[in-house]
Amino acid sequence: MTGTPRANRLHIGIFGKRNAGKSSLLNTLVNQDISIVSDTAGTTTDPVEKAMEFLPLGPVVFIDTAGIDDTGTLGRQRINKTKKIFDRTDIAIIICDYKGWDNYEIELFKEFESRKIPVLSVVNKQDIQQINSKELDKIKAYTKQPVLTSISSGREIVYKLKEQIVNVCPEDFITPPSILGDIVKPKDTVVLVIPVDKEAPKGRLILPQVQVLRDLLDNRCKVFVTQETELKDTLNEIKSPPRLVITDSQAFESVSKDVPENIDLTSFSIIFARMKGDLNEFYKGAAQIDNLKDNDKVLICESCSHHQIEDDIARVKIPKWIKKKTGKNIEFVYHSGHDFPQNLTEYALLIHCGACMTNRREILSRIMKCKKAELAITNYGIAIAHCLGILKRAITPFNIIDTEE
Ligand SMILES: Nc1nc2c(ncn2[C@@H]2O[C@H](COP(=O)(O)OP(=O)(O)OP(=O)(O)O)[C@@H](O)[C@H]2O)c(=O)[nH]1
Ligand code: SF4
Ligand SMILES: [Mg+2]
Repeated sequence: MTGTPRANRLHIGIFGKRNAGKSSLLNTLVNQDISIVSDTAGTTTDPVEKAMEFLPLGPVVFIDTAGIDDTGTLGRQRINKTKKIFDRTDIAIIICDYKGWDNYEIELFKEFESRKIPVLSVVNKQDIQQINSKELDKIKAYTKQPVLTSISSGREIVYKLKEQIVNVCPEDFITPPSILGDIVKPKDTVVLVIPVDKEAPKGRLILPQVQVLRDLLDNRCKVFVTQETELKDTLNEIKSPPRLVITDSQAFESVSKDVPENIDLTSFSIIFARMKGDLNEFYKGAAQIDNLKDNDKVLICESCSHHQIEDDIARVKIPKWIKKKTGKNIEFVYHSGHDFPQNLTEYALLIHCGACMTNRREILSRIMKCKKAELAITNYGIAIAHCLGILKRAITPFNIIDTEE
């Protein structure tokens, strides 16, 4: 694995009216001609993303968007694409020209404010005309320090913005969230159970496994990696009981039998549910499985157009386990990618994938949407552990408020 997975990068979205200079700003920030710049309003039709190291902050993704002051059918498509970026934005930059802000920018600001997304503002095209002080004060009522600039005349904007980006950057990105750093300590022994079956990708481990392994090494743990078939032998050969055993969710049933009760056991999915979402919410959501009735609809959301393994979990295994646990005839509805259904009211439960390819804010934003629609949300690993009756055990290493099971 090289570089930082895209999902762990700080996502900085650039928003504003058509022709404000969004693409010019992206190109200047990344110092490359990535996005097409032209004086034709509406040049950018699809979001343009660029990942880079933005020192001293580290890995970021800049996202140039289409102006959402667009009209007509095509315009509406662009607006919808841009709105989807809201869910992935950790910091928003609103750019306008010398005319300043009107209701358009104010509405944008309010949307970000309601999502608790920090907003920076840039007033561009100062070479054509300077913004008047009344208009500037209007912007300052929303964002404290608008950056006045002429993007086409130099790179000074980069330094001005960088400082502000660091100031408003969410804490998680400055100190990356711990995978297991608060659970293990140096010299702890941890056993990873990684089944290598026909569904495992050829010749490699999957990203969550690699990230957990690396995190344990960073925490100076002694790590043993085995398949479930060799787990008993491995445990017998380790002199003192390990601090923790981490297994692939799918092998939970057999692994939980082989790991004595006095040893903590959890799964890769549960670790990532905590890192990528909200373990408490997902834990509470899993209890809804027991309330499902015949003909209820369960929404399964996958964050990317995935590979065959996820296909098998979402389309075969989870429905099978839920059927076995509830005895009910449930209808499963699938959604993938950054699309998230507008209407959540028709569902009885949402089960989300492990979200290895997306950032935490997008999942938190989905959790918020579910809460608003009073829809229970959980994720694959937690739903599986619940169905197999081992959820309580799997969450013991973590600080969960246990009220539901
Ligand atoms: N004079 C002047 N022109 C600028 C400045 N910044 C950008 N422009 C010009 O403004 C026009 C629009 O710039 P873009 O960067 O394409 O604007 P945009 O917001 O991406 O536009 P859309 O594609 O509609 O989203 C281009 O012709 C740029 O060269 C500036 O600081 N001064
Ligand atoms: S867990 Fe979600 S984001 Fe990761 S590969 Fe599977 S579907 Fe994609
Ligand atoms: Mg553009």
